[in-house]
Amino acid sequence: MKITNIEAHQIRLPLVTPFQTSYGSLSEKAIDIIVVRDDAGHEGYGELVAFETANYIDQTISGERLVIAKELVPLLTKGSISHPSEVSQLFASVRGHEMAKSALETAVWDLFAKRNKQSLGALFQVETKSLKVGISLGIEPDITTLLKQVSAAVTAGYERVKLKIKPGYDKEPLQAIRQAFPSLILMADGNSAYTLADQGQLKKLDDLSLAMIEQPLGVDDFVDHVQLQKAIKTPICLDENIRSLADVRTAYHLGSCQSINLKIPRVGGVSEALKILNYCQEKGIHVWLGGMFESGIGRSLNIQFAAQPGFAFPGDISASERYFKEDIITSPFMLKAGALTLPTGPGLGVSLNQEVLARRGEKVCLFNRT
Ligand code: OSB
Ligand code: MG
Repeated sequence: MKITNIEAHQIRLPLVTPFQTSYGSLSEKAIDIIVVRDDAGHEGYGELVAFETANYIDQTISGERLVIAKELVPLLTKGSISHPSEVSQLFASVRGHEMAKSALETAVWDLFAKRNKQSLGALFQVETKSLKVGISLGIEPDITTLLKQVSAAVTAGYERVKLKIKPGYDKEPLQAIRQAFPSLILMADGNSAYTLADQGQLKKLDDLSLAMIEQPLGVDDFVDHVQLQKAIKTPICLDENIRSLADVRTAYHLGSCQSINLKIPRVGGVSEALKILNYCQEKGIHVWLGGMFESGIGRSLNIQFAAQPGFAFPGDISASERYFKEDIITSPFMLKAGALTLPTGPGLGVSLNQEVLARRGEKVCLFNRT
């Protein structure tokens, strides 16, 4: 593959309703869609998912844009690539910046699959046609509003509900959901809002039969999570601090968690995500696919990746309309009986809606082979 041109659509999409977590509220998602073109006229798409503020992890969309433009694009376009698995090697001299790397690397996977006239799912050896998915619900102002949201999600067919929690908003809302939906697969996400001093409060969640609690402690902590996991029955899942296979190995050997929320962009792309999935299967670590409010581009990748047999738990991969009234792909993902249908076309199998892209932002050129 010889890359001839790279562009980025820098857009903003309003969320259907503001989404509140322990660290803040989001009402509009900034998104960069990377378009990588080759000498045969194919286009691969990648999504930069970093937020505008550094309160989920340290990466931000403005910072990752700079890394893409100044460091990664020159490395990617230096020579010719025969397989997308080479991209992470090309980027190895750049430390960190997993989301920037992922935006380009995933675009090359799409490009490669399209050149081979294969869907990404087929490339990942997926056999299923549809995927059962879960939903992530934000912090709500009151329990009545929250229960309405859960009820709507259950009615829509979502198989699993994740609730954002924070100190002072945990046991009560979770218990209310548990009472109203005794057999629902329910879990909580602390987004690093707790410390070991909150152990007593987190222990109180043990009798709610939660599937797991996601990242209760520090964004870079492995050690305190070990202590917490020894003290509580609810399985701990790690999100924020899993940035590579090395992090999963650390967590496994220390005993920091029982489950991994795998996000392709948070670990630097598909190649690293595949390595993590393999490792988890080998070691018997529970693993499932998380989300970052992706547009149709990142969502299509997530669906096709999460449909691999190594995943057995519904991911944070809702229908497009859960977050966006207007998506940037021509056929947004719709929920049917709690499941999304896998695209079957080449690569990501989705088409960009150029009208929406043009109206929601601007296009910048990152590379042009002359
Ligand atoms: O902690 O998993 C998280 C969204 C953005 C950043 C972090 C998280 C989330 C979600 C929503 O929980 C996942 C999704 O539906 O895209
Ligand atoms: Mg999380």
